Amino acid sequence: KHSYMKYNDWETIAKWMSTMASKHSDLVSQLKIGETYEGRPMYVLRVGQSSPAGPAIFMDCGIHAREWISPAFCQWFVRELVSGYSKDEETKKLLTNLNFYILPVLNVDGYVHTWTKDRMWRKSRSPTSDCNCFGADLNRNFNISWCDIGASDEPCSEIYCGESAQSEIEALNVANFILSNLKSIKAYISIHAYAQMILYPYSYTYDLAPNTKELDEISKGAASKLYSLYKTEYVYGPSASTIYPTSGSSDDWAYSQGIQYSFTLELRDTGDYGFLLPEKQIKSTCKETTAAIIYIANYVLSHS
Ligand code: 0X9
Ligand code: ZN
Repeated sequence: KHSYMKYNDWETIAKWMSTMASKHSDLVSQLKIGETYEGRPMYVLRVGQSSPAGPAIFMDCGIHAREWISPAFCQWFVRELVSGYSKDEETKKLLTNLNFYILPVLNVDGYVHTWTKDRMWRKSRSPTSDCNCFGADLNRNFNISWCDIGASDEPCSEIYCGESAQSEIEALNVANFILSNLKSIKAYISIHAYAQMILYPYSYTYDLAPNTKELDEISKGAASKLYSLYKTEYVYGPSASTIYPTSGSSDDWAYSQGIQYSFTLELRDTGDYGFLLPEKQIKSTCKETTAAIIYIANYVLSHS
């Protein structure tokens, strides 16, 4: 049974998505953006009242399979938007003028694998040139400085970049969806765990992005909103120097396509529980993260 306060398995999340779309058909629609390597559907929830041509924010969760708090947050955030629409002026204004495209689980095959075989699985589940090793790191498989810094061409590595850029169908489906909505997508947000950070481009180089000042201001505002709830401290800055350099990452790729507001959030914690964040922390983590994302969304709306 689905619960916002628990980690839900893929079946439960999939059922929840279609329930949300049918229960709130005025506000939510379910779009299939393709299938995973193992043939599971990849669904995006479109939340908002404005016409598909209006400004939009794309957010994905669960690019790394073991980061369970990430899909939990995407689910929480959808509920927050839907319930806020009828009881809160700020959310109503947001959803009247802006669409959210929310992908609650990007790496579906990997996520299923963490529930059934290996809780610490990270990558996709496609076969590689090494018959003993499976999957590529989907956050190294995008077509931006592919397989350069902070990535590995060894199929058994946890940061394996894949056979070629966008070789992984999951990364390709996301890239194609974003490209086909590029005119409307003003912001890209990728939700990971753990580190408590707000990161913005670049990750593939220590060079600073053209709008670094603005991205830093937005991150500062979002981090302070987040802190105001439970005093959870987030660090923010350019990804390469704030966490470590990576290439082929989704945020840099989105930025390279002209999406000026591109962020990666690393949610709780800083290592006490790591990827095994207790369910008891889902509620507070999701509430504080919601505050940060709503802040970013308001900024994006007033600047697009
Ligand atoms: O290594 C990663 O992909 C991210 N850390 S995680 O522990 N969630 O795997 C960091 C990504 C930093 N790079 C970009 N923001 N591009
Ligand atoms: Zn991650």
